[in-house]
Order: sequence, then structure tokens, then C-alpha cells
Amino acid sequence: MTGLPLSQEAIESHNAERLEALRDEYDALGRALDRRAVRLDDIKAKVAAFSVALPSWGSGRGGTRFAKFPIPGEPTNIHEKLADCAVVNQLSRSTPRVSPHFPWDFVDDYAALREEAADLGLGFDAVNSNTFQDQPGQAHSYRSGSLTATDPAVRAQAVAHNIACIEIGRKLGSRALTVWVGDGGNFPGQQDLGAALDRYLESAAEIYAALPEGWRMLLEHKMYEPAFYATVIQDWGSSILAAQQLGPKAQCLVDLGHHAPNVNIEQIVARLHRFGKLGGFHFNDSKYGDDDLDSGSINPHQLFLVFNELVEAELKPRDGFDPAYMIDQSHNVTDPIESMLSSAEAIAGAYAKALLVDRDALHAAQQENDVMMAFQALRTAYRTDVTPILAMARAETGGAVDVLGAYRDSGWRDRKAQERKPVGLGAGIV
Ligand SMILES: [Mn+2]
Repeated sequence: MTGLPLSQEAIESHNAERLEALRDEYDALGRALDRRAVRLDDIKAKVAAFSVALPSWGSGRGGTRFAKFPIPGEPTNIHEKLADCAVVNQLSRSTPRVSPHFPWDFVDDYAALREEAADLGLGFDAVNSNTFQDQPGQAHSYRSGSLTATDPAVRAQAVAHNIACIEIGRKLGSRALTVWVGDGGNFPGQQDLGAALDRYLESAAEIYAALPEGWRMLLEHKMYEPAFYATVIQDWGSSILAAQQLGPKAQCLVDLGHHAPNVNIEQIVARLHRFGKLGGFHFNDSKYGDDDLDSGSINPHQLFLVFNELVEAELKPRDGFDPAYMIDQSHNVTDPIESMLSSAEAIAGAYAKALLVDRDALHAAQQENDVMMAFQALRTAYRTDVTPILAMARAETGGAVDVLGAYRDSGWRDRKAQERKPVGLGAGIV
């Protein structure tokens, strides 16, 4: 790791001006937690060990199907995306892996890409396949579906692409393939609902058979969009049934934005864990649908409750419990680096709050059916300001006390605006 993007001296001097106040706030929190019989340093150590992967596609300006408004200096290829992700990791010290997406991140030499990432202090997380759009020179179109298409030649092409992604992932050091398909229908009657799922299961089994030892296949469900009437893998029910049929290497991935409004996502987390099928997360937030807003920006309490279930799961692990944590957001109106810094902090903060829950008190209240005290066990943890824990964990590992302040002081984006070629106008999430 020789090529960190920002000056470490600049981060240290940025921190030096803030460490005295941070120490004061950290010690005050430590005394408050002492009175709750919680050891602050233990919490900080767990927070410091926590990490979440960044999406390569999250480092560029996203957009909607209406428009995209690029900013000067945003990345135009995987090399520049890695550099921006390295900035996030250098400041936050909690995002050491990048989740690549193919064909968006195709290169000729993946061994070299892996070395380039390692130089930046990064590794690779789950690889993502893409059969929801056509690529130049592709033999068959996905306009009528991919893994579930009625034409067997289209299905074979989609299966081959997923297997090619596994091969790339092996070269990058990944251990998982995330599969999301937009397949489905926009009209009643368009698709035989049962036969479409049969075709999905058959195609998915071919991909599953190509998984190397130690790999997992993460099935990502999504209720709607681009199919607005019926999506083939639309909810956690279809997802877990498919994962169970495929076998132990198949698990479910929960994208927080891919549910019906008001669905109890933390309960889905608990259910998936109960059956050993909780594979991972795509963290984001939403108000109306799959909005891909910044994690914790709309419903931070839900994020906390999800982590509460994850801490419960850590206490009662089941075979295969090793959830892959990833961010999956579309940064349409912010500097993507700033959104990823803010989101990584929100996610780690939700985890920290979940660690502060007095589990003995919670479990005792649950057993005694003491509803109010069970609720208060969660409430007491949730209202604790964990900011000093996160900042101290970062400062002690070379990150920034104030991630956004240090990033703005670095002048990174302005510098890149001089060096990088402009991104064209357009629409779409990337
Ligand atoms: Mn997702």
C-alpha cells in the first residue's frame, strides 16, 4: 500500500486541531456508559473492526431515467473510481473493499487491477453481473428478459455472462457473485408467472454450478422497476425459496430500498438469519420506492433496528452467517465521495448504537413481557450520541476526525476536475 491518494500529514494536522475536543467528548461518553456498565473501549474496538464495501458505480454522479447532472472531476473509468473509493477509505477507515460491476468495470488485465487497488489500500468485494441492459456487439438482446427469457439462446448468454463475472472475480480476489435481474412483466398476461420462475431457477442453477469453493451467490430481490407489474424475484419470499432450492452457497441479499413501503425489513433480516440465508446487504435509504438515497438520511431508526437484528444474529450465529455489507446508492445531487463518507459513518453509527443495547435487560424484559422496558432497552441505545466513538476509532487508525471537513480541505475534487476528462450528459443510474 504505497499510493494512498491524500496526504497523510494533512489528515494528521487536520486531526491535531480537533483531538483535544474529541478526547473530552469521548471521555464524557465513557463516563456516561460506565454508569450503564458498558465499556466504551470495547465498543470502539468493534466499530474499528467493522467495514462496509463501496460500490464502484457509486463514485460517479448517478441520475434518474430523466437526467443526470455530472460534476467536474468525477471518475470516468474503474481506475479513477478506485482512486475516489480510496479517498473514502483513507478518511473513514471503514470502506476497504470495492464491489465492481460488469461490464461497466471491464479491463484487459485484472491481475494488474487487483495490484492497483492493493496499492490504494483496497480489495474487491462481491462482483455484480449486469443482464438488465444490452452491450455493444452482444449477440442477443435482453429486451424480453435475461435469465428468465423464453428464448434459450438469451438465457444461455445471460448465464455465460454471470460465469464470466465469476472468472473475473477470481482474478480480483472476490468471494461472491451478486445476481440481480430486472426480468419481469409490465402487463398482466405478459408472462407466465410460474414458468418464468422455473426458467430463473434453471438458469441460476447453471451459474451456481460454476461457483468456486468458498464462494457464495447472493440473490438480490427487488419489488419493481424496470418491470412495473411483476418482477420474477420480487421479494424475500421468492428469494429465499430460490436460495433454498439452489443450495448452501446461495443466500439472499437485502437491499433496503427493494421492498414495498412500510415493510418490516428488520423482521426479514431475522427471518433470513433463522434459515441461514442472510447473505448480505445493499445499504441505502428511501422515502417512496427504490430511491437509492444516502444511508440513514430518511429513516435512521430503521437502520438501527436492522443492526439490532444483526447484533442479535452475531450472538446466535448459524451456519454460513457472514453477511456482506455493501453500500448501493445513487448520488444524484451531491459529490459522491461526500455521500459515501457520510453514509459509511451513518452505517457504522447504527452498528455502534446496536452494540450499546443492554442485551441482558432487553432479553429479560422480553421474557417477562415487559413491553415498555424492552422498548426502552432499544430507545436508550438509540438516543446515545455515538459520534465520539466513530471519530476516535478513525483517528486511531489514521482516518479523519471530521471526514467531510478533511475531504473539503484536501481539494481533491478540484484537482481531479483539472486532470480528468468531463463526463457526458445523459440519463441513467451510471
Ligand atoms: Mn442493490
